[in-house]
Formats: sequence, C-alpha cells, structure tokens
Amino acid sequence: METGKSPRHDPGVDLRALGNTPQDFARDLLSNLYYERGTTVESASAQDMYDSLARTVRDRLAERRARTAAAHYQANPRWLYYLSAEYMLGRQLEQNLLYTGTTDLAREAVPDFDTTAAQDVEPGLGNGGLGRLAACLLDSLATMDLPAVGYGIRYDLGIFKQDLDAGGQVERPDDWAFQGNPWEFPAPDDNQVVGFYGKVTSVDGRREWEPAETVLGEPSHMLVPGYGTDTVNIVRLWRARAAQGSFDLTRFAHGQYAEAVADVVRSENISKVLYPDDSTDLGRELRLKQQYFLVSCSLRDIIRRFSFRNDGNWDEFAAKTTIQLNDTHPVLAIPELMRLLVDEYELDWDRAWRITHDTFGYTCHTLLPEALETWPVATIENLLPRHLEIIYEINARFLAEVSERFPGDVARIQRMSLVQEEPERRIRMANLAVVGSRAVNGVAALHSQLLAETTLRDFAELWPGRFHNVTNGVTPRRFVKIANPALSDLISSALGSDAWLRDLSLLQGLEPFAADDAFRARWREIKRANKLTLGVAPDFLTDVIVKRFHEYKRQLLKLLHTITLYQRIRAGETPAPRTVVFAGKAAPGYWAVKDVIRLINAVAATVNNDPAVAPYLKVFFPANYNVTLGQRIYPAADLSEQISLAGKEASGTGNMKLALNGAVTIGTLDGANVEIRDRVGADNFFLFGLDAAEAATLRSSDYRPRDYYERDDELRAAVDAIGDGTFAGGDRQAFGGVLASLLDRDEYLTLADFRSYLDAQAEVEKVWLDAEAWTAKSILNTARSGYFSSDRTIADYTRTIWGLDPVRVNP
Ligand code: 7GP
Repeated sequence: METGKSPRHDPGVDLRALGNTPQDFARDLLSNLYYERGTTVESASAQDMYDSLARTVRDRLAERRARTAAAHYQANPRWLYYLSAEYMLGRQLEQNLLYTGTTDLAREAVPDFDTTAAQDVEPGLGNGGLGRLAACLLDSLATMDLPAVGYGIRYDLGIFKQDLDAGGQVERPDDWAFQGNPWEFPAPDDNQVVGFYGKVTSVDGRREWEPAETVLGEPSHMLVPGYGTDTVNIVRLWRARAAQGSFDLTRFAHGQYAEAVADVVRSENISKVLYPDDSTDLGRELRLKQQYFLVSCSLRDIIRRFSFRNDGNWDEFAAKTTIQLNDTHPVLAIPELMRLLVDEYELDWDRAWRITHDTFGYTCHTLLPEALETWPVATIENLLPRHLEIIYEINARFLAEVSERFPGDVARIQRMSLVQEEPERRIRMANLAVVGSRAVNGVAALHSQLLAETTLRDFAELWPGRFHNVTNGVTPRRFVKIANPALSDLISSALGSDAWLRDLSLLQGLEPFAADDAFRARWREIKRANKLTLGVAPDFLTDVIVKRFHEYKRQLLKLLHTITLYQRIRAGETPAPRTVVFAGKAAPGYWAVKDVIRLINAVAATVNNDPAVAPYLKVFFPANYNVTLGQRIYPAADLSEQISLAGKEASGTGNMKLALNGAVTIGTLDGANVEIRDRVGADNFFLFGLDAAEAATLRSSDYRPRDYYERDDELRAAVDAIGDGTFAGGDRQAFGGVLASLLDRDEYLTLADFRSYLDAQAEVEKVWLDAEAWTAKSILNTARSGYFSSDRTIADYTRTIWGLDPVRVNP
C-alpha cells in the first residue's frame, strides 16, 4: 500500500546554479517563456509573462524545498499537521519575490512589471478569520523552521466574488484557477481512495465497512516559504476526482450526454465549491462529504509519511505526530483515526484511543452557540455508518466517566453527551472534538476564559488541564512589509535594521520616536500617500470597518454613527472631515446583514451626492473585500473599528493588522481588543460600551431597545431616517426589516451601546484635530503591537500544545 517514496536529496548537480544574477534570472524567465509557454518576448501576453515569471520565482523555492525535505527526512522529527477546511493564502507572487529576494531582479527583467504582477490571482480558499489565520500560522511555522504540513481542500471555486448592484450584494463565482495556477505541484501518485455510504458487517469478530461509493482524492501542494530562512514547507490540497474510466461510453453513444458524465460530476462536486459560510452552522450532506474527504485523505497521507521512518511502530505515532484541528470542520478525523487503527491496522480499542487522544489538539474559533456544528445522526448513519458506531462507542465510554465523576447528575450528562436528543438526534462536533483531543484552545485571553466559563464549561470542569489559550497573531511579512513598504522602510531605518520582520517585539524600539517631530511628520506623510493609493481623501480621517458582515460585529452601529454625523452636518455643524470605509462580504443566505449592506450603500449614495456634506463626510464601500484589498486598506487607516458586542468576537485579527499599520482602535472589551488595549495603553485606545458581563446581564434581563430610542434624540433621529425613506427616495418600506430588528429585538444591544460609542467618537475627533497627538498615538500603536505577530502565536502553540523542535535546513 505504501509507496515508500522517500524525499532524499541527491540531485548530483548543484541546482542552486539557478543563481541570482540579473543574467541568471533573465535567462530563466526567457527559458520558461519559450519552453513552458511556447512563445517569445515579442508575442507574449500578460498571462504568458506572468506565468513565466511565477515559474522562475517558484523554481528558486523548489530548490529550497528539496533541501527542506532532505533535512526533515534526516531528522525524523515530531511533525505538526494542520487540518483546515479553509486557507486564505493571499496573492503569491509578491510574497515569493520577497522571500527569494528577487523583487529587484524581476522588476528589471520583466518589461511591464506592474501589468504582469496584476495577473496574480488570490486563491480565496476560505471565508474569513479562521482561513486567514491558518495562512498566517503556516507562514510563521516555516519562518521558525518548524516541520509542518497544512492539509486542506483545493476548491475549484473559492469564496464568491462580491459585486454591488444597486447597493446590494451579488455573488459571482470565483474561478480562481481558470488560467492555471503556476504555484502548485500536482502529485497524482499520492492519491487516496475515499469511501462513502454502504454497510458495516462483522467478519471474524471485526467490524468491516464496505463503502458503496468511492472517490479519488488527488493532492497537489503549494510551497510555504519561511522568511529569512531556507525552510520551505508545503500546504497539501486535495481535489476530488472520479476513478479512471468513469466516463460512460455506452450512454454517450446513445446520446445520453449528461448521464455519461454523471459519475464524474458527482465525484468532482465534492471539491467544487467552498461553502460561503462564516460562523454559522450549515447542514448539507455535501458539506459533510467535503469534511470527511479532507480528513480521510489527510490521515492516510499522514500515516504514509509516518511510515517512511517509523513503519508499524504505532507506539511512536503520537510522539511523532501532532494534528491540530482548525475548528470543528475536520473533527471527523477523530473517529476516522480510530477506524483506521482498530479496523484496518487491528489495534485494540484502548490502545487506539490513547494514540488518537494524544495526537489531536482542537482550536475553537467562536462563542456563538449557533456556530457550533452539529450533524443529524441520520445523515452520518447514511454517509458514514462505521463512523457513527465509533462515535457511539466513544460516547458510551465517555459518559461512563462523567457518571463516575458526577453520579446522578443527569442534566450534566445530557449536556455533555456527544449526541443531542432534541428536537432531533444530532452529533455535537465540538463535544467530540474536546473528548478526542489532549488540548483545547481559544484564540484570545477573553475568548478562552469565556469558553471555559460558558460554551464548554462542563468540559473545563471535568478536565481543567486540557484547556489553554493561544492568542491569535498575524504575519508582519504580508501585512506590514508587503502591504506597507514605505512604513516598513521607515521602521527599518529608525531601528537600524529589518530584524523586526523576524522578531516583532523589536518594534518597541520605535517608542522614543513618538516624541520626534521629524519622525512624526514622515509617519503622517506615509499615511497620506497610502490614502491616495487607496483612493480616499488624504486629509480626511480614514475610519475603517472591514470584516465579514455579521449582526454581532455591529456594522449597523457604525452606520448609525455615520447617519448622525450626516444629520449634524445638515444641521450646520462642521465636524472633522472623515471617510468611513466599509468593506466585507455577507453569507449569501444571511438576509439580515445583506439588508445592512444595501442600507450602507443607500446612505453612501445620499451622503456622497450632497454637496453641503462633501467637505466633511464621505462613505466608501469598495466591493469584494479579500486579502488583496485588505492589504491596501490597512496601511491607509487612521481609525480601526472593533465594535462587536462584548462577549461575541472570539478574537479578531483585522484589529491586529490595523494596529500594526498605525491605526488607533475604537473598540469594546471583546476578543483580542482587550489585549491590544493592555499593550498599547488605555490612553492610545478609544474604549466604549458594555463589557461582556454587563452585556450578558442586559441580554438576559427584559431589554427594551425602544427605551433607548425614546430617550436619545440623536439616536431616534438616526433610526427614524432609516424608516422614513430618507435613503430610499421616499420608500418607507425599503429598510423595514432592519428597522424592526433594531427596535423590536436588537439582539446585539446596538441601541444600548450607541451613546457610549458616540461619546468615544467625540473623543476621537478631539484627538484627531491635534495632529501631533494623534500621530504619537498611531506610532505607539505600532510600537506596542509586536506581540500580535503570528510568530509569537506559533511560539505559544509550540510551547503549550505542540512540543515541536525546529529543524534547520543546510544551506
Ligand atoms: C473567526 C472568529 O470569528 C474571529 O474572531 C477570529 O479572529 C478568527 O476566527 C480566527 O481565530 N471565526 C471564523 O472565521 C469562523 O468561521 C467558525 O468560525 C466557527
């Protein structure tokens, strides 16, 4: 079964002869143009040139990759495998030019570099925070020379492209690899066969699953280079294919063209599209198939890799392997590993369970109960009958342990069971994750605390030592160096080197410069230039709220403030000029927030077309927020809006990207905002609103949003403007849903936090008018945010959960 292929490095010639002189680079580029694209410089299209450039850069990483594989083989280290249904990798070209040190060579060798670089397409294989976090963690793992592989799905269609039509969101397919993907290496020989459906029988006292349907998982990998090191790790993405020969020639001959490819289509549908859902549970059989497909292919690949050096030595498995589950999407890995060990490798249950439990770690990314995945028992029973048996067995043993600890506590047993009974029987994936993992973590201090106190309380009481916190982080390479080159140069010249890119705590060295007039002036100039690049007014305060749309994130609170500003200006006030930037996608079926998007654009149209308002206020909603657009927005931002209802946002990572780029935060005590404020200092953070405890109390009392509406004249005027047709050409019904949800329910306490938010905004304006004071705060935000590097996050995971050692790659 195992191919036993081992990545030894003995090419016999020195491949580094690829070389980095301008001549070497130009020759390789030309060679790719001739031999890969079959064209010449004169007749090359922009796509030809892009593809050839990408290969030229990629080949420089491929050689490092070969040396990395050799070093890893030699070291036989403990490995981290990161299982994630989502990766938002961002554009590859600029990153890989930077990491290979070939940016200048490329600019010299390519006739029209900017047009060429513009062909680079971002693989949007994720929805939002969780997917981008996965990409940042991979970047840091490689940078820190840690042996790791990311596993995911190679969706044909990534996160939809957002268009705005009459102000409303329209979704278009993201055919990201339509022109090919030069960054990727297919490895069809490493394919895996995945089963679905069928039945389980007993053979010689063993359970045997005979699937009724099989699909091929074909991997390809993309390179994940470290910065400032020769390590190049990989992310391995699985694509579903029908077995060879699935095309039905007979049907085709009878003119049944659709039926002839039915099997092929059914198989390939599994990796066809990323589900565009963020923080909500989604129950679709195809989604469950995707999850199992990812898990099954990846575990077999992990075992194949384990077998290179440790074949059959199962007692070594958990010592050599740690698998991190990125939220609940890959949690079927737990019963799948049990199935492989017990049914296929014939280990006894207890031994298999020890190995499984010691292998997994689980990261939770939410606090919203509705985001905790559950699957109908009937669906699992049909699709994965053997897995259901295993889940039941895990549950029986687990509940026996709970009963022993808490005799007679029936309510507790019901809450902790892996099976929810009412209103329909479902499997609780988060419970399964906690039971089957040796470590569970939240993604910010407050989140981990609330997880243990609320969402996963029973489990934290049973196994307190299993619960950890690992605060999120972001990669400074992409989100400072690449996104904001001018600021990066300024930082490097102030600090005397660019070592901060690998040790972000060095940013502390910028603190004294907050008091340096010339430095502040230069800092402001860069911010101005970045605003021009984004296309917003350079002297306006750039006030940004960029993230997925969700009611708990309260884009509506920002909009109420915007409407109040508009009304004040109409009444003759002259506030400090500001541009309010909204960007983000809404899940296609999430109508409550799609209405908010429509309303924002309606307000934008009114505000932006009113000449009396123009000197003071603009509203900008660029469509299709993604990593690429984010990289343009963060460097231009003055004010970072992190205004979720306290107790709802697990962490946030946009808050970190913005602070590192010198935006000052206005925010609630939610997620990682708490830690940002602790570090940058209360004087450099605009705090408002209820805290998590107050919010929970108010929500569980008899909260009446109308009381706030009636008591606050400005709030009432803003809300009324939504209902009286001001932004809808007189149509009073256009935003009736938004209005009703605010006044009747206001689930996320927007009205309760309105006045406190406006007071904080008044403070923002006061400080902004003192440009020197503002700039000092901006500099201190950057200087004190070094903690939020994903390198620190990886160091924390390595120390508290993974126990990995670096493997250096020989030059
Ligand atoms: C997000 C959280 O909402 C965000 O607060 C956090 O910063 C990010 O994960 C990374 O940890 N969650 C998701 O993107 C998501 O899809 C599914 O959660 C439960």
